[in-house]
Amino acid sequence: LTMETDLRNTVEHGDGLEMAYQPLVSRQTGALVSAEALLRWHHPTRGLISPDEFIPVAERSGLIIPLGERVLEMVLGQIRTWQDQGIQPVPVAINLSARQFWQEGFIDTVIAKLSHYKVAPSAISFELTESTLLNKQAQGIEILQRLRQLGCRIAIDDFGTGYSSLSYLQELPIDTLKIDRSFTRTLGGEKRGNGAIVAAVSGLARELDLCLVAEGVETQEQWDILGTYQVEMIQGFLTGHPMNSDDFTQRLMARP
Ligand code: G
Ligand code: G
Ligand code: MN
Ligand code: NA
Repeated sequence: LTMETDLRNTVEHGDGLEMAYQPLVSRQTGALVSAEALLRWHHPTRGLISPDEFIPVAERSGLIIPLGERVLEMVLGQIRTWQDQGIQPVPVAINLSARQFWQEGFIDTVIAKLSHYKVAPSAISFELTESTLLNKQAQGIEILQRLRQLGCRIAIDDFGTGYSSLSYLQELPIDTLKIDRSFTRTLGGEKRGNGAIVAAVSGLARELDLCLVAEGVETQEQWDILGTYQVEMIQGFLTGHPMNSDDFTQRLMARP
């Protein structure tokens, strides 16, 4: 429970929270095309704690709602800063927990914060996992449609690890599939059929006209193999670790 108490304090006072930004690059050109925002918590005594540790605590306790609002504010504030400095940003993806997505008034919060920071909806996208939409298809589609009508893009994160049926995917108003890094990791390995999932998801993305991202790309060999599967975008340590906003700003400014 102490982590929950510490997190509650942090969320209330806003200190110790920071966003890291990880580049997504075009496989064809290598150009920086977007970023994923990843939350970092500098705990007062324990140092940096991974979201894998504190996001589940936030979800159980309900703190994910105010915490998610802080994330939205940090990202929109950062985009506002870039724009004020004359730096052309790239679209930034924000991860959503199920509880945030299903929270009454979530879309109103998004609209209010976009307007407060004077940021266009197209400057952000949302990442959710298949499990968020599980068993609530019709209601989920409605929320996704409203987000997209607003102008925000939607990606399905960790794709391939969940249980979405393919026919269900066809109905979803989304823009992007992100192949889970567990499928990237085995590319080039000896085991039979290691590329099968990537190949299947690539075909699916092409038929459904979705952008396809491979996550967790760490080696040039994986990059090359992903080319044979026509994967459009690359995210992973090979092309950039999650980095603080100063370092990411350098990446933005280094573009031709
Ligand atoms: O940042 P890291 O690279 O360690 O992320 C670990 C996990 O935490 C990922 O599954 C990621 O989706 C999740 N995560 C990171 N930042 C956020 C955030 O701002 N909100 C939510 N809901 N999840 C996040
Ligand atoms: O679940 P989600 O895709 O949001 O998680 C993002 C997480 O993946 C972050 O914790 C990030 O640090 C991590 N990550 C990003 N690139 C790589 C990579 O190339 N290899 C590994 N092992 N993890 C990565
Ligand atoms: Mn993600
Ligand atoms: Na993912």
